[in-house]
Amino acid sequence: MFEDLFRSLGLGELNHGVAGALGDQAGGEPVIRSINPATEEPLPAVRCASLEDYDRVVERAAAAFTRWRMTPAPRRGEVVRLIGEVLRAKKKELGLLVTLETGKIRSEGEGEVQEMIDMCDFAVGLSRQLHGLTIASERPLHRMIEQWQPLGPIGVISAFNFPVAVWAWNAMIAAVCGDTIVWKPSPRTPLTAVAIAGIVQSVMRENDCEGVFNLVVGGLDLGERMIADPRLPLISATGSCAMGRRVAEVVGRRLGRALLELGGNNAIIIAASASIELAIRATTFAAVGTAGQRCTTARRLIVHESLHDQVLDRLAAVYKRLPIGDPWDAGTLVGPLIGEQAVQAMQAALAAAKSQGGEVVHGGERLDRPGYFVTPALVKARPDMPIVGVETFAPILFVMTYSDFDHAIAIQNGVEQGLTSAIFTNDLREAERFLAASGSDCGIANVNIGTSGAEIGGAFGGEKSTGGGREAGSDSWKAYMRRQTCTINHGDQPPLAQGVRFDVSET
Ligand code: UN1
Repeated sequence: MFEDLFRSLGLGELNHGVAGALGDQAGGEPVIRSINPATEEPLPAVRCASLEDYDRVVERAAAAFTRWRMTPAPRRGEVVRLIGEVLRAKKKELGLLVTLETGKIRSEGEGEVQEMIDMCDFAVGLSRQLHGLTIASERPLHRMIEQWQPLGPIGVISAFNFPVAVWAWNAMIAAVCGDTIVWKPSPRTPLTAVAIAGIVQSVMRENDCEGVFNLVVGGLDLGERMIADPRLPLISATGSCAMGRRVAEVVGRRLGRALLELGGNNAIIIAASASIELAIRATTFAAVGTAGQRCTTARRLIVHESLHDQVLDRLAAVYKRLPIGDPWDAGTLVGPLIGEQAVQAMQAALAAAKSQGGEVVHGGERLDRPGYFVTPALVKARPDMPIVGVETFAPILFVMTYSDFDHAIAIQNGVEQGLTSAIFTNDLREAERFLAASGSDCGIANVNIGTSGAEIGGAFGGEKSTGGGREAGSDSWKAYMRRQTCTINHGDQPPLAQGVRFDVSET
């Protein structure tokens, strides 16, 4: 049914899970196949990288780094600009492939490709703005500067739910910073990665810069090899908190750098003064968009007691009318979960919620059709229910109530994760209290906007168990470079800092 699409993206029945330079035909055993989560039908297969393939790719990425780091940054930006052009031309096709492999709806599939394009544009501008500082020296006839140098070949491990956008957050910034990139995508979404790698390779080949963007498809053993590899000074990883802990441990042991973007358990506060219709619409997107499989998905709703029943009723009415179905059909808003395990995890979380005193007000059923479809669930809950503290990667929204504003903030902050947060209020003081040092403890805090759907211009990431990393916009680029402090003496005396005297004589 989708053969033309695969062909237009250079995909065949069996594809190579290794890319980076001409002659990359390797890729050994095993062969993996992602499945279309809306039909349970297998998609074209991908050969995994063997550990030998991996070693070769890293060696090449290291060799390419020695050239790439000396390529002027604006010239690196020009190559990234050309990648953005090709992505623009293939936006529709790539978006559909994302839809087929992840189950996210068309508009979100294309949105993800747009996020890559936005990252290219951002990185192009950045390539002329990797600014350092001039610092006043305390010594006469001395000058201090701080400059930023490329870091090396870096490792990027990405998750299934944003199979290409998160790669672009890392890869486009790293590339203009002068790094080369070794990318291990989720084994659940290898096909999108192979398609992107193919597109990028054609640009790199034409511009004689092969080896900058590299791909290795594989499973856990490959991931373990990567995180322990001292040739990769930085590992940027997106995934669960459990996975992030493992990455932090292994990278920390070798004193490498880990940039972690892990789980979220994001809350929305609806205050008494909120515009309810705005809050309902935004909450619904945040809770059920991407079938609840974003790290930014709203999982907890904290509603002022005066609005609690009304908000719950109105949300239930919206949930009842949600179009659930084939993600490539125009009009569908909720596609399938990624797989059987995700359906099971959702069922288990709902069972736990009931046994802990929660009440499922709407949804939570599995649809009787092929694919991993569920109805998004609304659950009346209390903040002290243990399951409310758990991130289940599925559309479950726990609805709670509060009377005192400080208590709402305490509930919001009372989980182990700290990615995103939001408040709906028309009260300026409440909004400011939410954004104050004593307010939200998350990496992202929004007012009258839901928890998900961040723009790339800001730094993306969160605190506590979310891992502390920041990717994409603002000054996130600094994580991909090494900072160098330089002091230059243009006099003929060697004065020492802190007034230290160390007079020596030759005679
Ligand atoms: C993720 O789920 O890992 O803010 C990233 C958002 C998207 C990125 C989500 N731009 O929802």
